[in-house]
Amino acid sequence: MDRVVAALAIVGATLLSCAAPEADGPVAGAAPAAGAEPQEARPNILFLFADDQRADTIRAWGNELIDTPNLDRLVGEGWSFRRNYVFGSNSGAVCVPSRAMVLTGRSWMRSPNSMEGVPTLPRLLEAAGYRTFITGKWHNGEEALLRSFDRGTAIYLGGMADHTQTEVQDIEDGGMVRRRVGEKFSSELFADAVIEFLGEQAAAEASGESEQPFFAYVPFTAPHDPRQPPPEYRERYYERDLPLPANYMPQHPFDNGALILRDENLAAWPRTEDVIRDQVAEYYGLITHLDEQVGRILDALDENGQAQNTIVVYAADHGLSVGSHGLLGKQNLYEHSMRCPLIIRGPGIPWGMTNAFTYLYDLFPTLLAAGGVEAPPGIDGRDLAPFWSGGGVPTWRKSVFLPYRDVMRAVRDDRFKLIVYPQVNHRQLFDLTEDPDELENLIADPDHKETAARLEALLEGWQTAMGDTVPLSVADPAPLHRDLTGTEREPDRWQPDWIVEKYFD
Ligand SMILES: [Ca+2]
Repeated sequence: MDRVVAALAIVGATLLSCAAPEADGPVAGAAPAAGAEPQEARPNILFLFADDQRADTIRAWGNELIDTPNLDRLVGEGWSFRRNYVFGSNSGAVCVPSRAMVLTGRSWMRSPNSMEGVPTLPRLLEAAGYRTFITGKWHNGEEALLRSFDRGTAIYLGGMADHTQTEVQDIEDGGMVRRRVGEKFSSELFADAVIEFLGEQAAAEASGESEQPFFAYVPFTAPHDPRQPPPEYRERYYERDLPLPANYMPQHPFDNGALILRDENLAAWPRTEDVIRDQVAEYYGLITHLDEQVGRILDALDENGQAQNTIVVYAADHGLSVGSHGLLGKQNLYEHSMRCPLIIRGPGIPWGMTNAFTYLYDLFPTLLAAGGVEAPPGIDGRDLAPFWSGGGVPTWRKSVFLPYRDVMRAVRDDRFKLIVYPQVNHRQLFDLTEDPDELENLIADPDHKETAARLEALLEGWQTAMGDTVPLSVADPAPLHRDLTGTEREPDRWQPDWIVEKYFD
């Protein structure tokens, strides 16, 4: 740990000199939330965690094509982290390390995806007196689930499922019981389960039976594919004739080392404009449907009198491509795939937002601190409370490092982003201020030679700090270009018939 901390301090010092000042600290802050009072009791924590939701799919964050009234409400009442990222992935199933990182506060380079031997957020809160609960998706194995929680209903053990027939189980006496197929759409099923828990908790408090605060972890399976929202939710967006993503491409322009995998199979190559428009509509429909379930949960908090003393976190495990850059999945380091929503509302947290660089795993020490629990040593996350507490933000990250397996490495600062693809010896340099959609590669531009060298050094500094030994180039690179036109595809078993007929036949 000492070596890592020392090396990070070096990276931090290096970065201080090369980031624009506006990158750091709060950019807005205003009146405290209505009714906020000095807290005596420790707050409850309700953690709503979406699956595969891009940061640019929240209306209140600037996307006027999508309806998210309940997320907009959280944005309007809480603190937004506008440059929040997942710390890359060691697997094509980006969900798995993302969840392990948020529950342990450690990057995947320093903690196994099984979380074995590492203290988890729910257990630490439980040891400090919290009553913990889970409903929703658990993608890190049954053993790790039972190591983390004693209580939960409607839990889906796996990565994805048909949203209309998700197989769920409950935790009872340290084991999994009542395996069944959920009778409602996944998001409704999980919302029902947490609303029931909130009601029980409120009743126990009202009767004096329990004074324990709660930690409720609610990882939804939406908007992960199958992109099958109830029909009226997709019809709404088909009718709007959505524009193509600004960085729509029929195919990715080169082989990034992750072109062929399940997520990318969901449409034929080349991706046609009509297919991408429809898949974006279906994706937005899933998000709007999820948003309504979030609204039901927020209403339950209000009705139970719990809202004033509950921290609500809304986040997603990572983003998604859905047609951007010729890609569909999250197995790439573009902004659309690595950035994800993070909004925190609760007692003592005013409305506001920041452009500072955060990682999802910062939630680990943040939520522990909110519960009065000291974070264990050896973590990578940092407490986010200084952003909203008004006491000034300590020296903060001036860049983010994004590693994906051994095939991609990226670093971004306030303005520029370098992505390295070692296996094909290829690099991309983007000016995110001028080109937020990452379209114009400046790596060969003589005017940006110094910037490219600076970012390369920054990337190497992060590698040293994190103990990452993946080389940034190889002696015998694979061919750069790869045309996937006509590549055969097979649907996975979770896709419903209409999706198979529409996108596979
Ligand atoms: Ca995911």
